[in-house]
Amino acid sequence: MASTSSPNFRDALLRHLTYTMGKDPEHAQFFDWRMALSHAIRDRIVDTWVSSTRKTYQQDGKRVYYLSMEFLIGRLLEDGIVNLELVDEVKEALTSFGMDYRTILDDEPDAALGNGGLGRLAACFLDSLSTIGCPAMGYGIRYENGLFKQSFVDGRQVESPETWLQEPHPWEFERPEVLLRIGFGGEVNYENGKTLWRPSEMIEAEAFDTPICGWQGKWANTLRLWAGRAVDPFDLGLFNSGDFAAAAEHEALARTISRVLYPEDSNEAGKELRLKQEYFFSAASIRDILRRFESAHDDLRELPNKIAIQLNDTHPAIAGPELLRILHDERGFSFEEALEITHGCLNYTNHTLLPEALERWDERLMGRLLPRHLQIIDRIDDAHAKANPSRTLSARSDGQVKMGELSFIVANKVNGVSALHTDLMKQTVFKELHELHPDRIVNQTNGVTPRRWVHSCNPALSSLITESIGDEWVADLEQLRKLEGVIDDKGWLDRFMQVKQNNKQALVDYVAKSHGVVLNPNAMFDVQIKRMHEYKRQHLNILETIAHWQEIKDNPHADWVPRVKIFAGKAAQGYYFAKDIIRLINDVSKVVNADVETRDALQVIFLPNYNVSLAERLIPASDLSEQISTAGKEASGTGNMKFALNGALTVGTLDGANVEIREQVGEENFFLFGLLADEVMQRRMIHDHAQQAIDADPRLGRALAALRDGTFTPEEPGRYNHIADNLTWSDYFLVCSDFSDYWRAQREVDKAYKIKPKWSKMAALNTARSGWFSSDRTIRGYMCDIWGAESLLA
Ligand code: 26W
Repeated sequence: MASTSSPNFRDALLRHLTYTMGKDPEHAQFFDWRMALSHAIRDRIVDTWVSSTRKTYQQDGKRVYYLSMEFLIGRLLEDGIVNLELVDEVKEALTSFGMDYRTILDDEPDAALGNGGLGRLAACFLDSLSTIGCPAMGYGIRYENGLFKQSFVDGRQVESPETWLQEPHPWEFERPEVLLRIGFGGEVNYENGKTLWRPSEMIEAEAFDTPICGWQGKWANTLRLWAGRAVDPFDLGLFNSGDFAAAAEHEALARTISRVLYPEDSNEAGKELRLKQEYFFSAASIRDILRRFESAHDDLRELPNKIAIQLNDTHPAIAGPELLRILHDERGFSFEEALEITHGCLNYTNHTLLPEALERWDERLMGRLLPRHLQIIDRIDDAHAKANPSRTLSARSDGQVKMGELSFIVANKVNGVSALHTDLMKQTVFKELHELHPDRIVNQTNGVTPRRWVHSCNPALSSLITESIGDEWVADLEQLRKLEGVIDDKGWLDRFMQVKQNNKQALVDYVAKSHGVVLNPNAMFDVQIKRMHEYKRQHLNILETIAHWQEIKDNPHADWVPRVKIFAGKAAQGYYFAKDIIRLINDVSKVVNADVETRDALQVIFLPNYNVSLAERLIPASDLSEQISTAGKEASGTGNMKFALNGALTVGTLDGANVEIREQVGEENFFLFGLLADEVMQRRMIHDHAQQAIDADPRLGRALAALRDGTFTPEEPGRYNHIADNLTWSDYFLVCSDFSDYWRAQREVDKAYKIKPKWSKMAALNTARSGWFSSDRTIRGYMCDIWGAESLLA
């Protein structure tokens, strides 16, 4: 077969349609075209992939291993086409066969192997690592079912399995030769001075590799995802005895371990299967890392100079005791030396301070599933106590194994994900450990990849920028600052806002087609899209929306700034309060959108099944970005960065990376409100803080009353009494205390939006000054301050 990367892309496409899909153009479905196109693009990526892998072995530079339970990748076809700068060629080839580019791209399911921020950050990091040419591998789990699909029945969230792998996935390469045996349970024996763990259950981890192509296809790293396989998948004896189910039981059990992603994004379930998943992929990854190292090196003491492992939160933390176990139990290093080597290799990123999100495993569960590791954790605690007699700080205490403390103690560097979050880590959850190890915590403020989140999802803005300052910004985002030179040119600003208007119209068309709701394209698109959680305060947003609607009803003919309030986001299955907020927003939307008096001034919509692809549609079309979390609760946020880069203004609190966004874009280009992180603590001291706020602001009282009086639920007036009660009597996230200031900020937003030149300039300055929030800048920070890794691209 002729080499597939023929210059003429059309031929390559047709060749794959014919020989890979076995279809001729006349009978090909969208799926066939999408698969053929994927293979044609993949061929070109594989060339880079092979040469990158070869160069990595030759150079024998330091490798980075990014261990994450989640990679929220989204779609890969457009990402490949854009990174290879083949958009025009592909469009031309498809059009020549009468196929529409967007239609074929939309046929691809999202790889939804993550919950939210943490998982998407990992995906952005992979793109930046490849763009920079840093030799790295992502390690994770090949979930057969990604994050559940969300739909609404009577406004209620309904979950259904996500089945991305039910059709062939063109971006992965199965590696049947990479099959690693992982043990669970059993006991620990001591034979002739050696400690031997004899697991009672064995599962095999099979590798599936996905090439991650960087900008301009100069480099490609590997994402290796592990799938569970049975050691002996089929028991013929049982089958012949007619016990068919039992015959295949092992296979089913093994697959369970990589069957589904846990949909919790900030509440540790503490479930056995979750711990098995964490150990399964951590152990397989550590084995694979050691096999690769030992294939080219013979002294494991060299390991810290040749590899850097990043733990994406505590979910892979068991990788520390696992590496130590292998070095000590299997390779014969002393415990102290094994600990030193492990310490030299591992680093840990913390992504949340929420107590309920910090993993603490019951020691009995850990002891039963991983008996040897529990022993090793005890010895790590002993070693740490011996080295730091002044303080008794242990990972294991009160019957639990605290994975945050364990990760901190084992890690070389610990980092937070925004300046405020890192400071709060030092003052709260890791206060004592920070005092013991004052130079261990560093900050690495998050970032997002400009390829997917500007260049690909907002092509009109991208070409306007490139026309103005050249295209180097795509890989050097801080060059956006150069736009400040053209921002005062009225013509340029009009074109900038026309791009926004066209994106809004495209969104209006999409929502009309897919949801039958016609949004007002001339309204301000006010968007809050993220996981549902009380600390993110979607209920503050809808409460302000209700108060706003009530004001419009009082005075329908006033000169209101028309708004479209767009919500999207999933709630974890068991998080009933968050699910009720979704239902409330849908109930409010039903009443407000049907209200003839007000609907020209206000519309509300909750779009179902929020995922990466929907974000790529919504963000370029947004005017206002809602980043309204209770100060001190959002570790960083990354959506906030994507909105600012796409010319949306932020209404937000001084929380997470909002602080740094406001510093970069200028406080005059940011709508700030709310209590500060340290004021939050004080405010909570006041036992009736919510009641006081309600008494002080009749608008708030009136909006809360509407939650009780059936305004939005005539068929069931008291449906949201529990939400109103929560806000009135406990209100842990200070919705009531921040309401008045939020209202004030929103009215300032209205005032600014009315003055088009003012708003346009503020929006353009957000784009121009948000270049620092590139994940390339973040990754260069990790390479320099944590990993000591170099780019292999000249
Ligand atoms: C054990 C259950 C569980 C699962 C996921 C607990 C916690 C998590 C994640 C840490 C939650 C998460 O996604 N955190 C988000 O991480 C982003 C990337 O750093 C930050 O931008 C967000 O502020 C943070 O909420």
